[in-house]
Amino acid sequence: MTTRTIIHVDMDAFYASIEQRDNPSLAGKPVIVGGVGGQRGVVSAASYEARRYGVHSAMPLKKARALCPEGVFLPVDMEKYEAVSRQLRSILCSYTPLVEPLSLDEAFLDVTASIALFGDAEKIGREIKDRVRNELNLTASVGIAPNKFLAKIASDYRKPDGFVVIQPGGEADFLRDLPVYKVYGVGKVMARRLGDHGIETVGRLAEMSREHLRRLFGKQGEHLYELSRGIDDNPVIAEAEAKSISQETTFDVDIDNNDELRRTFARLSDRVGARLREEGLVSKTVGIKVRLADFTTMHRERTLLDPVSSDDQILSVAWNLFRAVPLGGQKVRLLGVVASSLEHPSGQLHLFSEQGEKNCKAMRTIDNIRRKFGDTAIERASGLRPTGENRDRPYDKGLSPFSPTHEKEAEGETAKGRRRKAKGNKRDETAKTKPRS
Ligand code: DCP
Ligand code: MG
Repeated sequence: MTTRTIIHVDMDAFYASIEQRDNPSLAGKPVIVGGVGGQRGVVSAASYEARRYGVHSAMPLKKARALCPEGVFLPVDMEKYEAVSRQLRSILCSYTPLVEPLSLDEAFLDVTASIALFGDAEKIGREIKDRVRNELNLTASVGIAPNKFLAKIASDYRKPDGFVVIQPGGEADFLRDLPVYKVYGVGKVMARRLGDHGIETVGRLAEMSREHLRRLFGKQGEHLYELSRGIDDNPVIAEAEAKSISQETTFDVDIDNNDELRRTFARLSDRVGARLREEGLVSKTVGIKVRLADFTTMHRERTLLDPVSSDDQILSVAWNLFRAVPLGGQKVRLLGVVASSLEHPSGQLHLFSEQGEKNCKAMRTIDNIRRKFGDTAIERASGLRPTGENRDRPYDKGLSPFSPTHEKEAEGETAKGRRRKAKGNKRDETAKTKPRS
């Protein structure tokens, strides 16, 4: 097994802390960020003061209001949080190029090779916390461990403002009393199944043999066996190698209006496109996520002959994928757009053709304006176009047929195992950079 030193950084009550920072009269108050004032909406972030009332992320705002009537309720301001996220990233990247963001407010760093330059991992971890406090006026929790799995548990262990180090060899002691649901990937269902077998803690799990766990839980059982011993050999994947960029939104009220659905896809495609261009990447696979009113969640994706990074191209594929999704008469609760199979463009035709170059410049100008004045400063006509049949298929030639199982032949290339797992209803309006799996 590889010997590594991993740091996991996770900001405390991220959206809520930024709001408290920017409005000092909110310091020490229960602050709840979420929704945009619609009939429905969920809590995105709750300050630690609000958590004392039992308020937490993903809880309906209505319930949060009932639990905490004196709370200060604020709408989500993504632009602001994304700007802070970029500042955070630049602090993290000053210690190692091996930074893998998991969401706006958390990232893994592999500092194994940085130690010679910056001092040991504890010194780096402390310095990151200090810089976050001094430069961003916020607090971060830091976990340090020999692998990602343990580092993530460590950063969560003493939140907020936590600093926890798990030394090599200290894994078993650390994990012994940890409840199984704290293990990344153990959802409610698995925790219940483990509970049915009398397994409540990781220590108890570690007493099981590999065979026994395999018999009970199949392949997942083997994975649990490894994790219960603190074994995790997954490397940190630096951002440039990130496997996908995605953007999703949950509607305040479920919708079935085609124009509105298409406008939403246009907005999500714009954001994904902007991120791709910001990173200097193109995408060979465009996918969508659709969650229906009854929470059925579907993923569809299509692998393209030529990689794309333009908003229109992404929208075109996303919309065509969406039109083939069986809605069964239900309204839509959540939409997402994901670009994966990311590459650095090397002499890609449409990007470097004369027209492509012009389009590229135009898109970058739009990106800059949006960055300055917000997403709605410029709306693209294509997002507003009527949703008639085959209106927008100029990029469709060369697209592979897709199958709902995600296992498909794409122009001679097999797109395997791209199935994207629904991560629950985690983000209300969120951007993600996913690691290579
Ligand atoms: N977020 C969201 N919807 C959720 C969960 C989180 O929109 N269901 C957003 C708001 C959070 C941010 O992502 O501020 C970071 O998520 P975390 O899970 O790290 O939660 P916090 O940073 O708010 O709290 P903490 O990390 O201190 O537990
Ligand atoms: Mg956080």
